[in-house]
Amino acid sequence: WEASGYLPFSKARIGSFFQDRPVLKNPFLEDALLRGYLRRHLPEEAAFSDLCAFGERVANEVDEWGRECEVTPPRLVYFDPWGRRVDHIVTSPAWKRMKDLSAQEGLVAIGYERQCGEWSRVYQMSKLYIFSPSSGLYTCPLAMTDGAAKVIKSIGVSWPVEEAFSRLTTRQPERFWTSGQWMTERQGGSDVASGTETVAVPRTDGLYKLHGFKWFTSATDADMTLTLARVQDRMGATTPGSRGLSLFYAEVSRGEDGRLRGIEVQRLKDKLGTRQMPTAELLLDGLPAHKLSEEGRGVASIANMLTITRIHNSVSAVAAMRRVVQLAGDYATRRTAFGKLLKDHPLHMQTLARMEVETRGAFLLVMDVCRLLGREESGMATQLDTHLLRLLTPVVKLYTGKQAVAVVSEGLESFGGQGYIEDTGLPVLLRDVQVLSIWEGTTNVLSLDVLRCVARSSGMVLRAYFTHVKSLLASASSVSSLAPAVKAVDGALSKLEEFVQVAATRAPSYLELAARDQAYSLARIYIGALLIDHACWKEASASDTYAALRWCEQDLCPVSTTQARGCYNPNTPPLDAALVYD
Ligand code: UCC
Ligand code: FAD
Repeated sequence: WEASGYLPFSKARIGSFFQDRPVLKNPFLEDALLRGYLRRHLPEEAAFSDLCAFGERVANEVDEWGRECEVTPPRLVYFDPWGRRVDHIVTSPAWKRMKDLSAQEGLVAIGYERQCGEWSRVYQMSKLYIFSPSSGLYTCPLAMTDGAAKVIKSIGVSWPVEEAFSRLTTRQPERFWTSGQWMTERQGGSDVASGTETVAVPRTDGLYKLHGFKWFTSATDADMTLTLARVQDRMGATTPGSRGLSLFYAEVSRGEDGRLRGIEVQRLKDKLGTRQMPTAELLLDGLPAHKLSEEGRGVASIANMLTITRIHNSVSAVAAMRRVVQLAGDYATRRTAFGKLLKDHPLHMQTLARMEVETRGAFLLVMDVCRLLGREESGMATQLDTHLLRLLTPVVKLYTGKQAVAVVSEGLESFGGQGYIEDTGLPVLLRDVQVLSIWEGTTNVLSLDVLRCVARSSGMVLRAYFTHVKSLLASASSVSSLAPAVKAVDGALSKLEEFVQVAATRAPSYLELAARDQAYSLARIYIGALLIDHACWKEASASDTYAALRWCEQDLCPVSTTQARGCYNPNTPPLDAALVYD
């Protein structure tokens, strides 16, 4: 036995079989739809080689840093050893490497350099899409940084924010800044207008001092922030509601005593997920700040930031779906059950195929919104594009945020028990997607945002939607293999049109109750049209057609005027309440 090297009582106790882990390969090369979409639209060859090289780096280097961010979460050091208050948020070396990497790779800059013209946002977001699940949540500060740059650009890149703009959009790591977005206070994160108590006290030099309590501030190691506050008049009075809110820019800096200027970090939040990233409660105690908007135009001015961060949110949601599908697919080629590999069990493949269809649909929706954003920013947008961008931004955020939780949860199950084991690195995917439907506007709040933008445009955004979907369907009408899908989308679109007409004659409460179902209908129908459109591309694959057909088998229009679903009537809310509190 000794000579043969076989020691029966050591190895025998744990057995000799060890399951191979799923392997992360280059996420760009592994993603047929991403590559197909870019081949179809992106004019720049250089962008392709950049994405390919970055994908290699993500798989071989960055993914480990992301893991390091997760296992070395930030901590708050309140005092120095001599008892002085310092409020130091200590982050991991990997988190700092992510910051340098983000600058070098131009993860914000690409959107502003506009190397690919109207497709620059698609290029930038494709890169973030590859990066996101390996980024240790660094995509969160990048989203807010991009949002802040967008706000500054829309207001005008001049004093006092021109230096900030150049730092937010630089590729030089030593100059690169990230930004926070401090909107939420204790009384309300959705209802910012009533919830904001922070006051801005004017100083004689034209600046303001902010006093308030920001209840959620993410990536609080940022160099600057955009925030909302109410300007006090000479008597100390402020204007309530949205009309009292103004937008402020503040740098996060330390005085000679080492203390944060005008900020006390109360504590770091103990969170379900996003643990890689510090989220703090902040007391603003005289934070020096510049007013960026006109008085009372705070919400409207920060809306540009919301558009950008909501798109980033959607990119991260789809990226998480894609990652779990990729890993599950790889695992199915390595794991055997009942005598064959998982990939050879038709029911397992059906499960993964359904996840794939969800992911493909969500991907095309988010990329289409990026396309629209790019067109708007490069001055190419038609009025139809502008309307679509406004309507689809809340739609894509709310839809992908929810779908990501469903797909990633299903994805974990496809690893069996291992999907539940912390140090496989899989559970973090689920924890982190759960937040995507909460921050940056919850599902309901965004469904209501859809209603408001429809009302404010006198229905123009919906007309743009119907026109565009019809034009996508029209160009597919001669493709017989797609006929069932075209018919399904066409039917769902008519149903939605009918609903919109009927709803216009009802009380506002009817539309409010229908808001979520309507938003889902907008998403599913539009995605159906995009999948069909992509499948019509001359280089499309059989899988592209199959994905479109499968997508269109579901109920594409959950909103309905029929009594069977007539749960939007005035008698419904008391019944709902009675049921909930039964
Ligand atoms: O959660 C946060 C950060 C998390 C970390 C970052 C993650 C990024 C992704 C990372 C991926 C890994 S920051 C907090 C986010 N908070 C929210 O999203 C708030 C949710 N609540 C809403 O969205 C509400 O609908 C409010 C706050 C916008 C409602 O406020 P108001 O004052 O009642 O709003 P109004 O009256 O509807 O709109 C006021 C003005 C109007 O302009 P005018 O006066 O010109 O008509 C609106 O048209 O603001 C304009 N406006 C908009 N414009 C309001 N919403 C929008 C919009 N979405 N787009 C364009
Ligand atoms: P509420 O507004 O109290 O909502 C509670 C529930 O009521 C939700 O389900 C909502 O959909 C529902 N609801 C509310 N109004 C309506 C309505 N009119 N009709 C129907 N349903 C409604 N905020 C920042 O400003 N900056 C940050 O950096 C930041 N980081 C965050 C990090 C994390 C990890 C988390 C979890 C949150 C963060 N937030 C941040 C806060 C986040 O934006 C808010 O939590 C979110 O907008 C919801 O606000 P709320 O918590 O006040 O919930």
